[in-house]
Amino acid sequence: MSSYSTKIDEKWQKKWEETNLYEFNEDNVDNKLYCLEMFSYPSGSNLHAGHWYNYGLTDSWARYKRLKGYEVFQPMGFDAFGLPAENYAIKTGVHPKDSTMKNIQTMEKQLKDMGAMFDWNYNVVTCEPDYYKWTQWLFLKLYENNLAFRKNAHVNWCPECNTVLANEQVVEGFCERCENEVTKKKLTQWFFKITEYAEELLSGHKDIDWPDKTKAMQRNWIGKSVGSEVVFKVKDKNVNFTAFTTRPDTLFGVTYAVLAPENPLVEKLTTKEFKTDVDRYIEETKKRSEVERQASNDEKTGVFTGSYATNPINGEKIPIWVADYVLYSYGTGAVMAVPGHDERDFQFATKYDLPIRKVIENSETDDSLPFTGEGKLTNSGEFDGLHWQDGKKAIINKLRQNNLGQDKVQYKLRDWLVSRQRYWGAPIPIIYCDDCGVVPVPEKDLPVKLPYDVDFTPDGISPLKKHEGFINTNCPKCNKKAKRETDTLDTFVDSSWYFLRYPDNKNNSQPFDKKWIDKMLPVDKYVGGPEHACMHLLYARFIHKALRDMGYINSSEPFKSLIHQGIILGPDGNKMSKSKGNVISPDKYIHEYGSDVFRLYLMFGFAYTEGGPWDENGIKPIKRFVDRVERIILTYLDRKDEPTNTKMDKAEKELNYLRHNTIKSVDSDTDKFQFNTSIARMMELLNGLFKYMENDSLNLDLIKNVLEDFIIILAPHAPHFSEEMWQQMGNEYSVFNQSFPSYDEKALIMETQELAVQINGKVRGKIEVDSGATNEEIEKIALSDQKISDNIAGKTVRKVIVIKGRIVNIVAS
Ligand code: ANZ
Ligand code: ZN
Repeated sequence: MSSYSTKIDEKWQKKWEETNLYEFNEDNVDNKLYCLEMFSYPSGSNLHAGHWYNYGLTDSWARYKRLKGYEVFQPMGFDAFGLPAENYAIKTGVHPKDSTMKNIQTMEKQLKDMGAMFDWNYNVVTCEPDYYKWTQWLFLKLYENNLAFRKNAHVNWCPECNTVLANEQVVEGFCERCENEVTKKKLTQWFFKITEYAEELLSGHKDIDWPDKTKAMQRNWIGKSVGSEVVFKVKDKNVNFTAFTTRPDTLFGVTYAVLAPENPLVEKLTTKEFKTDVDRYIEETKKRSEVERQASNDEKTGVFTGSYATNPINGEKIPIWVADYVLYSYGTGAVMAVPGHDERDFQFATKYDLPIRKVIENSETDDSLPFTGEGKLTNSGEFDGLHWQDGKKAIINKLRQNNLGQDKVQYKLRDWLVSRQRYWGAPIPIIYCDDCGVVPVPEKDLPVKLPYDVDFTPDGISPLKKHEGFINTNCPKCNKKAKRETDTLDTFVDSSWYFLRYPDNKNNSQPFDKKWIDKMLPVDKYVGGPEHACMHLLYARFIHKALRDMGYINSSEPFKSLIHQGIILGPDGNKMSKSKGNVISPDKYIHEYGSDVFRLYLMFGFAYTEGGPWDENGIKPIKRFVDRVERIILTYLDRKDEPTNTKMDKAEKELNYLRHNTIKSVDSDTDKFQFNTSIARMMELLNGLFKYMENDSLNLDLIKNVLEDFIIILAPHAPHFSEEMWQQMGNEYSVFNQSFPSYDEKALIMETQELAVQINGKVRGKIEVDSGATNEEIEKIALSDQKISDNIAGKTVRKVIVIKGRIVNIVAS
């Protein structure tokens, strides 16, 4: 048993704090490395294995970088606004502010117990007025630059959370938080114009070192689609509508057009005769989610409006229908239907007996309808015979001459809805005046403080609306009585810029100083869960680019390199959850073994980006490893005054080789978050040390050097224990002020090697060769070896095969 325990943890945590070991030295900013972990939500429960896996292991990486000579900036804070605190308040009556502040205290303490080298001087808490003042400032800047706007729209509404949600917060039709089904409501809400950055959010991917999968998720979410817009004139009515299509080459195959039920044109185009049918249909579709409506196996339904449109390419008269497989939120909310070449249109046309026409043919494949492959245009007048890609261009060119068509790039990405009808968030800094309309709160009046005494029972109306003291104010322009906006900002707005506040968290006059922030940004390594791919990670990139365009920062991307930790599952292989009763609480292990053993176990037991099920049995071997490290150090200390023997023999060379090889591997593996293999290499070195110690006479100088290197490379992975061992070896505080040892290339070349020599498959002897020897040289040595030449005497050598580093095979008969 080693002496390592939580006592050692406490001892060193105290010392680290007293000596300000982790204080970021701003004067050394040119050498900075910004290491950031997604900050946590102060949810009240204790730090769980997942927090440890994210924060503890990234801390090891940061410590490793410190030893590599970087000025590491590793801050920590709290994403403190949001629904859980408010829901908790509704259940228990404890005010969100009180519960949040209390939870922050507990979590801060637990994070300190973890022994991570966060510099708490740079802490941010998003629900504090000195933070959300600048979140409101961000809103005002976006508003000034036409990137924040208000519109009346069909928005996602969660009846359980009693608030609207952004598209990103609706997962397959369900609320991302409470998992209830999301409905639609027509409301006037605030949006951020993320769509303006759609193209750059795609092209910027090439400049960042992110997992391909995450980039792909963002790419799909942004959903770029290159196509055309085609104008259809409505017969006998003085109106047009435009349809977005990716297949203008199929224009001759259009046999009807479809409007989404929400399209305001529907009312204008529906004739008296069909009004009852259309109205009834619109009512029915209101009950259906967009996900259902888009499902490919969903039965297509619709009704005729009674109106007709003109096909702009051939003047044909086509009926206009209403159908809910067309979404109002995409493209123009209108579709030119080509049942011959589109699966959905085909199903619809078959059901309602609408004509189906072939306009693309391909003699090399089965082009029975619906045919969605490539081919040549047919039944398309002057365009017959053109390859479809040429057909697209030719048809659009023709339409363009009459202003009836143009190229169009369409994105699935929607603007970011940021209003929330809830209490616990940053108030939107806007005032409504009867005379002046929408008036932004002047910057000098920020923050618009969130009042404490609010009735936040959720009923779909913003709680702040019921707070007389809050809503009533004067118009900043005309000074007449006016009312404040009562919605609060989506908490994703708070987290969309927090990485810019950390380095300058005490700035009172601006959110951050430009000169300073340009030195500190971008974040060099960002670590967090993959579930944020299309929310936080997209929002943060957008806000960063918007701030750049306003001149507040120079960089274009906030996070240069990103890594996602895997998920630690319960022993049953399921995601940990209280209801399943499979949650692993680190406390028990930490008390029993010390935090470093727990941390080492998380490092050794899992591939970092993959995670996996918790294995109770895995912790014992780690405990044994730590014990053995201490034992070898104590053994050395016992013997260190014996005469040292430096004969530079094979055993010494082997140990030295192992030492440098381990340094090399741990260096490159830890850099790549491959902690498990780093630790495996260190275990091998430890075994090598024990083996060497079995010799009667020892090179004690060498052992000392190996042990010191060993402690330094182990230090990021087991910080408290290594600091203790460093001291026991008689070294000066702190191991974290050392440099990561560099390896010696020469030591990695073992000078000579032993090779077995086989004759006709049987081992007949051994030879010693230079490790740099060529195959020819090895062959010569083998054949001239006394034992071997005796063995093949009288025979003819037919073949010699040299397998470098292992064996020489001689075939003789
Ligand atoms: C005619 C056509 C012919 C189409 C054909 C496809 C194949 P992506 O790639 O996703 O952008 N579309 C356009 N707006 C729509 C809406 N609001 N709701 C539902 N469907 C809509 O898809 C673009 C295609 O989806 C468009 O091209 C349109 O159908 C349909 F052989 O136009 B296509
Ligand atoms: Zn006014």
